[in-house]
Amino acid sequence: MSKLNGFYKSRRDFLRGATALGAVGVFAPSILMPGFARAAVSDGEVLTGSHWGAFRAVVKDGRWTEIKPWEGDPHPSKQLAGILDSVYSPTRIKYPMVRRAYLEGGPGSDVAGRGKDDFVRVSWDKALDLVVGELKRVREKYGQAGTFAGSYGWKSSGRLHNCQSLLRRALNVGMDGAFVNSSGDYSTGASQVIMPHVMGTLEVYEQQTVWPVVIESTDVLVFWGADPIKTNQIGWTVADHDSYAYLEAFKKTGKKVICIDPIRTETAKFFDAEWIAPKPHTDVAIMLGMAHTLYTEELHDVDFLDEYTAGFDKFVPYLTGESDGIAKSAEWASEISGLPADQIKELARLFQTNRTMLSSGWSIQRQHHGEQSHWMLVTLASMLGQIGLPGGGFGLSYHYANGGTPSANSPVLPGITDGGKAVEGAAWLTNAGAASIPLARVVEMLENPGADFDFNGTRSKFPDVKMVYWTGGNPFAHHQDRNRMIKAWQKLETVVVQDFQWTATARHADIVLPATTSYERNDIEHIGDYSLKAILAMKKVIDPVFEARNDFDIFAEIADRLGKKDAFTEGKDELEWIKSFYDEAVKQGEAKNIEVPDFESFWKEGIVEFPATDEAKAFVRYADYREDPLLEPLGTPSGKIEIYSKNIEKMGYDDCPPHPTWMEPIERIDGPDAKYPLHINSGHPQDRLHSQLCGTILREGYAIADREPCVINTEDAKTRGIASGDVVRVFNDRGQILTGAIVSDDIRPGVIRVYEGGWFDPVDAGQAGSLDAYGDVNCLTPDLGTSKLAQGNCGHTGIADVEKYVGGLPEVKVFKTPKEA
Ligand code: PGD
Ligand code: PGD
Ligand code: 6MO
Repeated sequence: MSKLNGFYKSRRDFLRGATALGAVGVFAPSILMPGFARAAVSDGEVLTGSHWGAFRAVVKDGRWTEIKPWEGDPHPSKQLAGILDSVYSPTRIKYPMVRRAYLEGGPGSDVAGRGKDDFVRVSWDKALDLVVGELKRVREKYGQAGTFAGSYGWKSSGRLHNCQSLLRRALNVGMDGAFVNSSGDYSTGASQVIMPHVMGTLEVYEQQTVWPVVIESTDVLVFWGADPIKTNQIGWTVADHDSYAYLEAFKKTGKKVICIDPIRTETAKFFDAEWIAPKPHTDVAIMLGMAHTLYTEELHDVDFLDEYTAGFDKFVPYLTGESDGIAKSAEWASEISGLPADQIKELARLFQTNRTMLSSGWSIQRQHHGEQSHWMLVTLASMLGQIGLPGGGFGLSYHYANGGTPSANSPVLPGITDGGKAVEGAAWLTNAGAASIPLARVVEMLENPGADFDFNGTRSKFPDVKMVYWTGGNPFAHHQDRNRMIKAWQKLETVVVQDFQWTATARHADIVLPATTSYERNDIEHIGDYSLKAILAMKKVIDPVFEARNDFDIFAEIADRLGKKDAFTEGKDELEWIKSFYDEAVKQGEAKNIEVPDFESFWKEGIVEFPATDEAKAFVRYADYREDPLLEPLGTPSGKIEIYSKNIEKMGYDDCPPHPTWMEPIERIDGPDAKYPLHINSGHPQDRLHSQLCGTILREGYAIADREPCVINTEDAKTRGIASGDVVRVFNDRGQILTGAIVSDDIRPGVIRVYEGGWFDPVDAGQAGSLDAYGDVNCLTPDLGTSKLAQGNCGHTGIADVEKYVGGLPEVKVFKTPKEA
């Protein structure tokens, strides 16, 4: 993930390369030079890469016919098949298109007509003239902060065709930074803001105690709301999949694995792990119950707490109930979580008597008050006193991009920059744009121009945005409370979407620009966010389909129309940029004494690999701190793990107290005033990356009755007369979706699972509240910030009910080409 919020990263860790690559990527580029073969092959095999891994594309007569995993991939993802299909899919955007009413009536025309698929094909020139005309008009009429370009999402891998940086670059050089930017991401919105206060660093995108050490030293491996077998299929750069061999090796040791998850996950099945299934949204209570057990049984590590943490004494009165009259005992936690009190106590003792790694995923912080989850996990781990010991402590990235895979001594590629001014004291960050909002507050921003909002100790005003330019993301999939969003979207005068497929977002745009996929252009990227095991030439497989253009070229054209083409391109074309990034790696190689071949040899070979060092194979997170807390202090104000944060205390937020706290979410099953009986688990899809590849053959492998599946527990299905294969309506006050039922005992009663990323397909487009024919779970989830501190999204909060659908079945249309497109 590419977004860092200013002050978080300790420079030291950064230079050690201990950060996941997505979080890096903005060194100044250097040198330029010659020309190589820029065209795609007409016959043969091309090695290239993607979020799903590296692969060889077989091309016949200029058409891509087959996809084969790269030989160096130890565990290729089944999703690869979808990539090839996506390139030739009927949902490809073929030409620049403009919504008919917009073309005829201009900005702001018939905004309720968005989503009705009534588009007109226009020439590239016409489309770009419209875009640039609007950028100028909006700036003239509404000022520097009238256009939102904080565009977020999983754009493709590659250091050059980073459509989001390119968008902001074009607006920086061509419009004098006249745009609203965003901070944070949807993945770790809460954790990446709270963790710097607690640990002095991001944690979520950083190297973990490596797997070889875990295999050797960990006795109890806990996956707390984490499913690495599912989620490690994906990398922000090009996935290496190296964690799978380590997971296999851990399994062979026969040591204990526990999965705490409302769902019996792929990981739980793989390990045949002990499955503990609490009520969702109650993890903080469970951890508090464990902490209370440790404290009252005097099992907590007093020495560790004294030497390495700050503020435990201020947390204890809360834990014991001295401060609020409620002891956070295992019995108390049992009431909330539905787990037996004895089980909570036994787990606490088990963790204490064994070397335990508490590995957590991220869904438990994409919840209302999500800041508390990982803060409390760190507090629990601190009480266990194993942080910094081989195989002990906690980890927030074992499930992401193959975290814990030893890092190679590799140079780090720079990437295209957004052209903003560097942030003082943080050379890898820029301050681009006229204003910025916490990303997940985008709808609130549209609804409340001029209103105050809080964020991590600051208070700012929402800008008055009239235009949105989105590229490389799918907000009509990733954002919560779709129906509220549809209304807010109608306040926009102009929406530009640049993508390669007809996502719901593209269908709700005024101007749609067709981008190429990464397989229709050249780029360069690392393999392995953490392992850094190779630099890969992401070579063009085929020529662009229809009228698709590269993101770089589209923005260069826009910059040109703004009279700033040279400032945008710096006089370099695609391959010259790629070479300049690579040459920077060569330079780093010289300084680090690593052999890096010259660009010509590299490009010919297509890949250069780097081995992991022995030091990296023995890396223990926080070992340095444990060994010498004075010389290796944490980046927090106290230099220690902050169980109590004076900084957060000073902010005085009612929804984020200064120590980890159980706070009732706005809704949860069996919570106060719960209106619906079922919790909506909207985890990440097994066979997709969010909404990407949803419109491909992969769907044939999982769709039920042509719709997104909804997993429901046997008991819950029985009381509702639902059988596997039935079309069911999932509903609450926010929305309603049709899905296909899967009845299962691998999910806790009281919980349903509909993966995020199903394409939104409203029966009555433009009308908030319409039935969604395919199953976009975000029609049901609430749109609110985790708290004033982080303002992260709450995609994993939300309750609903399910019924067998008996009405006439609406057709699923979203995977077809819009008419005239
Ligand atoms: P993707 O489907 O990956 O979802 O949200 P995100 O918007 O990232 O969308 C990427 C889009 O970029 C696709 O439409 C793709 O076609 C386009 N694209 C890819 N490559 C290129 C390119 O080279 N050029 C251009 N122009 N476009 C390109 C993901 C977000 O969803 C994330 S990261 C998380 S963690 C959240 N998770 C949840 C959740 O767990 N639960 C709920 N309820 N909601 C969530 N939303 C969030
Ligand atoms: P999720 O599937 O949302 O993944 O990684 P993240 O860890 O956020 O949730 C993980 C587990 O948490 C699930 O098994 C879910 O059931 C469980 N869970 C949900 N709610 C609760 C709860 O209240 N308590 C407990 N104890 N458990 C709970 C997401 C990461 O994955 C991200 S951010 C991205 S952007 C990538 N996305 C994908 C993807 O879309 N598809 C795949 N296959 N892989 C990905 N990897 C990355
Ligand atoms: Mo994410």
